[in-house]
Amino acid sequence: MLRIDRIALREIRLALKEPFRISSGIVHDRRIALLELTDRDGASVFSECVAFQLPNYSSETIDTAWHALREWLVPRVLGRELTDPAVVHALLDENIKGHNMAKAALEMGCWGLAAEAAQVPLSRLLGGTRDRVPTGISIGIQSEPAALAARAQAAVAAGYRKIKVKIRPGQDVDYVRAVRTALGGGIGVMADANSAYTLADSEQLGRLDAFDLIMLEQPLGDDDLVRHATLQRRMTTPICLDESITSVDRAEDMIALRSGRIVNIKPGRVGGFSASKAIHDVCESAGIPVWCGGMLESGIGRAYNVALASLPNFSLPGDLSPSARYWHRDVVTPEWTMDDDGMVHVPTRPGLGITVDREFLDSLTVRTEELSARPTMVAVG
Ligand code: OSB
Ligand code: MG
Repeated sequence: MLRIDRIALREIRLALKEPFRISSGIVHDRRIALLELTDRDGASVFSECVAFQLPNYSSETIDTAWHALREWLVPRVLGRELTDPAVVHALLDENIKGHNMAKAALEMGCWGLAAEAAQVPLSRLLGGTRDRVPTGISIGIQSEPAALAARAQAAVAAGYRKIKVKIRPGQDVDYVRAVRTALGGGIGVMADANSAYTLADSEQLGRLDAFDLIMLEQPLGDDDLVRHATLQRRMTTPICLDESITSVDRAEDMIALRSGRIVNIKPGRVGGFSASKAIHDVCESAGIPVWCGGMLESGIGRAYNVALASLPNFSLPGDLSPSARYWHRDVVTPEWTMDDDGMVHVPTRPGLGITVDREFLDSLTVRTEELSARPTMVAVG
């Protein structure tokens, strides 16, 4: 039985070592919302909300998440007897539409706190079976194909097991060709368009078939499952969906419509771990491999993603780069690292398996709010 008696929100600013550009925008510094959850016995954990500052990846932002957490989500959970963290997703979903990233921050925090309270590793609580997880890198859009190829080469030398490059109209085939030419055939390469194309671009996207990509991630719009199916019939490269898969229902739709052959699971995007596990299971039954995506998380969010990626059907390398790829200094100790084989090690310590550097966290904090149990909308039940 879990009962959370305190939840505090805080926003930190964490400077990226270098800006990260995707088709729809660029992130310089990360504004990150963190939750600190404390149970009735005084055990506590941090969890992370992956929403960005602007609604260019999905409709959520850090500020909409903060609002949803304070007004609707946290009041549902505070002080309530929870039999299991697995009940939290349904509790948060009832009559509250959307806001998956806000829901996920809270739901995953409940799993983290349950792991902490039971003194078991989060990975084990989720049903993880691996002790090491293969790591891929996601490289943002660069100014020139040669610059991208050089970065891809450095990433292979560092041990990464999968190279993902961001593309957008006007910066696609030439960039992918440069990477494939520089790396040769031995390494998995993929491209991620973050929904920047339409079906009118199928001919150009079809040119990517020449580069033996392991997948093309989210070429079309978030809601375009039908058009993704059309595009998949026109291409040999497997399509992987990211933005489109916001729930287990959407994963079932993808499978039924054949809109893609691989799923990127980001727990933040789907509302947390229960939905992630359900998508994992549905995909496993259908023979669809999954992998864990990233949202430029701090070391706190990384702990959750690595635990999830230890489940058996996460059979492709995840976007789980080590701390030093993003930050001059991470907010956790030890920082996340990758071994020479490009593997991140799943913590065996109880709970999240990391220690948050509170002093450093405080120095990065720009606002805090202690949330109360007073509901501002009709409670469920
Ligand atoms: O689509 O996976 C994405 C970063 C920002 C927005 C969207 C995406 C990404 C990444 C980063 O690919 C992956 C990482 O965290 O390393
Ligand atoms: Mg993506």
